[in-house]
Amino acid sequence: MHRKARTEDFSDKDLEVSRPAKFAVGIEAPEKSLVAALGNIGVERTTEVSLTINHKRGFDCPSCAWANPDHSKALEFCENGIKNIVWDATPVVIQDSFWAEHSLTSMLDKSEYWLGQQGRLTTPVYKAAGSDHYAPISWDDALDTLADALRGLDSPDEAVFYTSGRIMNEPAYLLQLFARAFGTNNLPDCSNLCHEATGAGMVPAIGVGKSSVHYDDFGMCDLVIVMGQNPGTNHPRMLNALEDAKHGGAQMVAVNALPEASLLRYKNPQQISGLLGEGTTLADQFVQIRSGGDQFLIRAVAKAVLQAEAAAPGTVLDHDFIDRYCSGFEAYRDAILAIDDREILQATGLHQSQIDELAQRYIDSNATIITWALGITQQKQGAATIADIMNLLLLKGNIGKPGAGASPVRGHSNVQGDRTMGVWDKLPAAFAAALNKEFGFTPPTQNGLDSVAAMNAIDAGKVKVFVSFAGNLVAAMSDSARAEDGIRQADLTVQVATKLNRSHVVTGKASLLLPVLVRAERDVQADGPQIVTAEDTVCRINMSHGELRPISDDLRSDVWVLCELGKRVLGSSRPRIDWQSFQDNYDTIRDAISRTIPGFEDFNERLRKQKSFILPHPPRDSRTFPTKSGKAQFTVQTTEAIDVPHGRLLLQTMRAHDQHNTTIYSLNDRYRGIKDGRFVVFVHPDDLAERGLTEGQTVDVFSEWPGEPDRVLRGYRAVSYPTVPGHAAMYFPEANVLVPRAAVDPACNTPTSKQVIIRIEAGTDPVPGGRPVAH
Ligand SMILES: Nc1nc2c(c(=O)[nH]1)N[C@H]1C(S)=C(S)[C@@H](COP(=O)(O)OP(=O)(O)OC[C@H]3O[C@@H](n4cnc5c(=O)[nH]c(N)nc54)[C@H](O)[C@@H]3O)O[C@H]1N2
Ligand SMILES: Nc1nc2c(c(=O)[nH]1)N[C@H]1C(S)=C(S)[C@@H](COP(=O)(O)OP(=O)(O)OC[C@H]3O[C@@H](n4cnc5c(=O)[nH]c(N)nc54)[C@H](O)[C@@H]3O)O[C@H]1N2
Ligand SMILES: [Mo]
Repeated sequence: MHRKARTEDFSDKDLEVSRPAKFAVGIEAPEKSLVAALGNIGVERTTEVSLTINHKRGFDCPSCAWANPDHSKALEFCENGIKNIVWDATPVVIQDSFWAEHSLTSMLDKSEYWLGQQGRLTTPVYKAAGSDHYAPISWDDALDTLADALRGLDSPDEAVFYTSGRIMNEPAYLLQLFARAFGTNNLPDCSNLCHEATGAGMVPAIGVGKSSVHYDDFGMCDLVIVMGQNPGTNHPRMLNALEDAKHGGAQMVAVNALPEASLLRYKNPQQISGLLGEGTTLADQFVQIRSGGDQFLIRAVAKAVLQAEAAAPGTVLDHDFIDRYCSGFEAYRDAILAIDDREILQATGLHQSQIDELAQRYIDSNATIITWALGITQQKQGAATIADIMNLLLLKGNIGKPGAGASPVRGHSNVQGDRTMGVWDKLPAAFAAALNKEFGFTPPTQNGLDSVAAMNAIDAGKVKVFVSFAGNLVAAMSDSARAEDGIRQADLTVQVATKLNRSHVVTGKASLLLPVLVRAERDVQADGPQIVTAEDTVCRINMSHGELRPISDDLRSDVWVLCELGKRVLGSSRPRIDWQSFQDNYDTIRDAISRTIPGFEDFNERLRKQKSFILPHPPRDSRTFPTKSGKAQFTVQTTEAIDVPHGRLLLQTMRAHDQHNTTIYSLNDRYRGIKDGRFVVFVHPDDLAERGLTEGQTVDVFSEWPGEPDRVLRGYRAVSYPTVPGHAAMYFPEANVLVPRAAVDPACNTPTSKQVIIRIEAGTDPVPGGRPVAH
């Protein structure tokens, strides 16, 4: 049964602000999400999706990349997982009449919330150049239009193929195959905006850019340090692993710019004690750090470790590990011992006693896990910080031993898998050779464009065709207002998607919008029902298989779309790529993967037998380090303190509790005390007072970049919040207007979304229409 969408957009007029919460989850969370689920999709569909999510016979949860326990417990309840699935499985659909009723111009002032609320996309639609409306188009005509545009390009590099980590391994593999067989490495992905620094920091150190822990290591560690991450909102099931660590006797330290509730205390909804009792105290030490201070903190801890070793030689470092497996120790030690302590205190904003306390915990621990997410990666020194995290772990041999390791916690449910499948603007030589052997063509060797470079090339008019499999790049990109101006210059933009978003209404001259199945829906092709796979953050490949009846007969799968495109564009020029077999039976895609990507040998067989398996990880499995030197490598990093000019604040852009990236489920951010609003800027009370501003006052927020006019968001509400003094926080994606395009980590070109210099001034009150404006 299809339902009609609500038509009203939201404003912040009903905004309510209360004090931040002191714990996460508990009984409130299951109630909240189940009530929401039932309201939206009905009892039957809710039961069906809740029972099949992340189960051995079910589908992979699309919300985040957090892992399932190695030894499966009962269904792990996850509030935000359920919200994501309910959002996908909604019976609200966009009817064909919608497109005649809504011009693109009329949708420009709609919020992401409104766009998503219109329901599932059900038919392919096309907007011709010069038209202000999409209109239904047949799949054949849509694909012919795209194929003609690609064939008409002067160079394959005039096309860009973006993907978000929503798509699964099989379509990701075909996407990169298509792009390379077509002749370009222009394969930007959301990882460029997210965890790119993780690979850039980890690979030189240990040769692998992925987590070196198994799920069960959390139950075996002595110490876990959670850095720059808000697990209660973004990886709620990780709280179970942290609880396992605590129950196993481990200490936990949280390092964050904000006192996030979920780092402090957790009430596990799976357990009676969690539902009714006090729950588990998580952080034994909470370190509220200045933004960008983490590299200094890690180096300070390393210095304390090295000094303790000097005072009692042979008692602190893991000499056996360093001697046998590592290279570069002496140079690193000398550099760290020479650090200036004053610089550390200034950059971190911490007291020496806080640093000493953390250092002592690290010294006392025989098995330490360090986890991190965007508070670490979206910084100018992101890759360097991660390299220094690796240095610290190496000092005590915390790689490749039980209960220890580096655990970057990735975001999108299959962002790690997409990269494993080869979605990357760079093409490693070994993979190029494997593609050549399997498919008989020579892939391009030149690096392609990453996300920032692609948007810059679009601005410069160098990209004619922009194709996006999932995602919402104009909203997710830094300098989003400029991204919108840029994309309008493309001849054709093509979005393969499930629900309406900003990138569908801010388009190239012509635009195609192609609707696909969601993960919870059955995918039936010529050879019968198909399965797909995803890789979680600890390198486990999980099988996924939807059970729900598709909401429309006109939906196709991501794989189907790619195969149809492959046949049309490359059918004759690349005869050894058998798109038809790939389309009919996804086992044949996995067979090709098993022959071209190490670790996937006997892919289909293992999947059918075991349902999931863990990819090899040489440092984790055998302390083998596929680095240039063949050893784990200590590196000497440089530091750079952030210079915040007088009167300015350091802004981070982050997620509210009820959103998934650019998808907004509701206007609440429960743990931070925000109800019915998103246009808020969190500021320390002293900073408000210093500017003569009061809580709740309307403010304008300006961001500054040398040589460029100020960027501004007007009509935000000031919220007094226990940030570090001098800091501020706002919600992504709206605040992307303020992130300068040039503000990136030079090591990996990731926007510094957690590090934007702003000033706030009293604004116009009341805001016309209750919604702020960017100009
Ligand atoms: N429900 C839900 N789940 C999601 C997502 C979602 O939007 N909604 N998004 C998914 C994706 S793609 C990703 S990448 C992940 C993101 O997961 P997170 O990285 O948890 O996402 P953010 O909301 O950006 O939170 C960043 C955290 O870093 C802290 N922080 C900011 N600056 C600093 C700093 O300089 N130092 C330190 N130590 N901390 C800092 C912030 O206070 C905040 O707690 O979540 C994934 N899961
Ligand atoms: N300022 C600032 N900017 C940021 C961040 C930040 O913290 N601050 N975070 C960055 C991060 S970590 C990330 S990962 C990016 C996220 O950027 P993206 O990944 O580009 O954006 P999403 O909002 O996750 O994309 C969601 C869209 O994917 C489509 N979709 C969902 N499922 C499927 C599917 O199965 N198939 C297909 N074809 N489409 C599907 C839906 O239409 C939905 O609207 O944003 C980045 N931008
Ligand atoms: Mo992400």
